[in-house]
Amino acid sequence: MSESRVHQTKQPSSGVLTKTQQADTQQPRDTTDPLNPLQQAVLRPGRHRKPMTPHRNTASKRKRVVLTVLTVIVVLGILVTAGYFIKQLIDTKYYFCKRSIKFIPLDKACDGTSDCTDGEDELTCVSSFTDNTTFPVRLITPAGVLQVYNEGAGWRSVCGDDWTEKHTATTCQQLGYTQNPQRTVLSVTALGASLSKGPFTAVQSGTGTSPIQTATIDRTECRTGQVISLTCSDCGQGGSEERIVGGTDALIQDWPWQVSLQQNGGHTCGGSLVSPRWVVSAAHCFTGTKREVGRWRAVTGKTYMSSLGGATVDRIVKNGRYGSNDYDIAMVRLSSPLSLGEGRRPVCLPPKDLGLIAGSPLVVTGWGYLEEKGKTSASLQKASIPLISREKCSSPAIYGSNITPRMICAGLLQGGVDACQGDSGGPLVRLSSSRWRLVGVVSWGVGCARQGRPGVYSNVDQLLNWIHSVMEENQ
Ligand code: 4AZ
Repeated sequence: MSESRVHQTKQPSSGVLTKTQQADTQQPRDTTDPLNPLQQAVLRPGRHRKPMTPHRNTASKRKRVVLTVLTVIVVLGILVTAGYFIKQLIDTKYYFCKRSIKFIPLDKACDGTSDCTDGEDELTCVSSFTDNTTFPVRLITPAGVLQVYNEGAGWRSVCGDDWTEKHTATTCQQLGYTQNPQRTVLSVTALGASLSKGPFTAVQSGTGTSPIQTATIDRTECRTGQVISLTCSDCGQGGSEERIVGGTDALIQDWPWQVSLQQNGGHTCGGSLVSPRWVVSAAHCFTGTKREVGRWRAVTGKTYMSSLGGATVDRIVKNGRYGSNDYDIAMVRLSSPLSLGEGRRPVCLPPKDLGLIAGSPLVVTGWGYLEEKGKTSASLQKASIPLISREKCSSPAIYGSNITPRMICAGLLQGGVDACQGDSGGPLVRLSSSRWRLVGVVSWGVGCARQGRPGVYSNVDQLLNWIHSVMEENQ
């Protein structure tokens, strides 16, 4: 630019050289020069200008192109950003019917009435499931003793007699697990008083691939003197120790089952991986405008809240008995199983009758509010809280008759440490026999960390039958 300006000032505007200029620019004449000085006078400036004109033009042309490109980039950037925010805004309020090309209010999607052509808005919605039967397989006590249910006969522990590896694989599959099925045998005499007396059952030979309830036959005692205990999943291996209001920073590697369930890129609820494909969460996370399955993503393996790399979801099942905070549990199925690794591992489901007592140390984790009217946390938080006895939590001074058998309470009665909004659906875990087990799901409470208002959690022990039924029905 400055170069062209220098060139211009040196050039005569008329294109004709003055005498002094002629003298200034005198050059050795070569023999081919025209003799006519007039001709020369016309030609010479031309010779000077010819190489210079494209210079000036190219430079200013380049300037114009650069300016235009920059303007286009800036305008496009503004348009894209504005478009993104407008889309986000619309997405939080409306459902877009793709076939009929129209918007409907979000609460009209998945409301049981079709509002788009072909009922497109009712196709992928949260479903309800009520377990009316007893799921016939369970693991019981901290040892995980296998029991099989038989209509009329009730629950029976399974003898080690004639048991094969095939039976181990089949039974774990029935419980919804395919990874690392493992079996140990326990001496009947080592079982607690209530289990050691039986009743028992045992597999019949050649039944390895039949469901365990049809493969077994009643026994009064075990020939081998042993019963089967199962570990069906590579689960519950977390960190070395333990908004959450009043908690401390945590690493996902220590709580690798913690999931952030997100809608439109925003953290909405917590969840817990119980297998590579299933996340346990709370039913109240999937009500109102949050019933459309396609909007949900499950972000795993992140300590710092992020909306990148979320897994898509293909099914959400909430408990059919959910209402007034009772039966507040849901299961989210990922479109494809996650590859597990550091920061991404399932928690164990607890065996039936794990035997929690008041004061048992539990840990709650999540990205929820750091104070009652605060904001969600950018980094994962954890808090260690004790279990509060059912009697105390149901006393009129605390929550009275609002506490049902499907709920447990945990926290400090003096307040200060608690789960809060945004932690909902997330895990409350207990370390037992060196494995972390999901004993509760963040559900409700009056405010957060208030005195005499502890957190209330869905009681996983009472919902195990429902969890196993959902995993089996939706394989
Ligand atoms: C909520 O709004 C919520 N203090 C979750 C947990 C608690 C309170 C509120 C427990 O999702």
